[in-house]
Amino acid sequence: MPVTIKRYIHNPILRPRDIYPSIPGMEVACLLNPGVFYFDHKIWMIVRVAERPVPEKGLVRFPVMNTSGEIEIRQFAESDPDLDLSDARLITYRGESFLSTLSHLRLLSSDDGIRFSESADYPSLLGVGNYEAYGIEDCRVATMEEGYWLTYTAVSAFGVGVGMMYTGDWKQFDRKGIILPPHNKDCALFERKINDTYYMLHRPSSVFVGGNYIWLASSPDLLHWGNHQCIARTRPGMWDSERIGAGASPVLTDSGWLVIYHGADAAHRYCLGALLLDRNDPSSIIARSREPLMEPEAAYEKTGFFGNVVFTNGHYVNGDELVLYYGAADEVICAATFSVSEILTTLLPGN
Ligand code: MAN
Repeated sequence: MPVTIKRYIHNPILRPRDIYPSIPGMEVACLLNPGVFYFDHKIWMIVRVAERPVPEKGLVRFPVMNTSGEIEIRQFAESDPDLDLSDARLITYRGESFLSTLSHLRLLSSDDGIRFSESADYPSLLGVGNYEAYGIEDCRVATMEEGYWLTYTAVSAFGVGVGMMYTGDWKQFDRKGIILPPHNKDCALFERKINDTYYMLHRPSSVFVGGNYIWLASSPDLLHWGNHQCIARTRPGMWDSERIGAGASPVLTDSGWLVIYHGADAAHRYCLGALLLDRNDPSSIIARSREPLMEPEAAYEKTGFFGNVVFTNGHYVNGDELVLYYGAADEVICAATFSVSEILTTLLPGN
């Protein structure tokens, strides 16, 4: 039985035109994959804003941050035969790939979870240093007793890794640097300790041998991670055959830890599914979605900057209701609600 998904009638709740570019000369191309949290009696999103230079005829232009932290525009002639633009997300020139947009993170808050706005009191978060020169993306927020821990994708010529920051007030940020080196992303922290140990889910990727699987790691202090174990793999012939990665922090239910994850197939179609992990031993998978919980179906999910994508790394839970925020077609932000207990009834035993 498919689950009941209530997509917000206001979807998309946020579009590129709703956000000002961070600097003159750039345009907001896409809004993607927000982290979500409660703070100061409001619902907040930390949205990935992907910008690119305002287009110029005959040129392919893209932004990169230089070593002094300034944004430089690089460009190629559109007619250059060595240019490969077959994937909207990338600009590949003679075998070297760059991102077509540069992402930073923006904070927006809301009283109703539908209408979000920015406030000048809260800063934008930009990539800093060599390991974030192509931007920072897809920030997950773990709400812990002492404050908020952010894990995000850090992109640079060194590869794609996971960065971490801590904040208590969303004004001052303590940058902890790269906690998982390339190639790794989709890092979601558990919001409480299990047997006095911190846990995270993460997604290393191997280019030639192995695949893009979900791993678990543990830590005494949230900064030093070990005990890495692969807990879930892609499934040949299915909707999650090529790539899987955790969404937001796992939700603790009476049955175990519920993890919403994304899965993509060879055609880069991104759907969402769920895993249920043992509450005392998160390396043990109790159950998993066979069919996707959510697939790109609405027009705004099928068509956009990179179509056929529903991707999430932010939600909040209110009783049995899970309010999921997601990036649709890598261009707009949407929301939908699910029932946690209903999701649990759809999961089938095993991994
Ligand atoms: C990757 C990430 C996401 C993006 C999807 C779909 O997993 O870059 O940010 O939403 O691809 O393009």
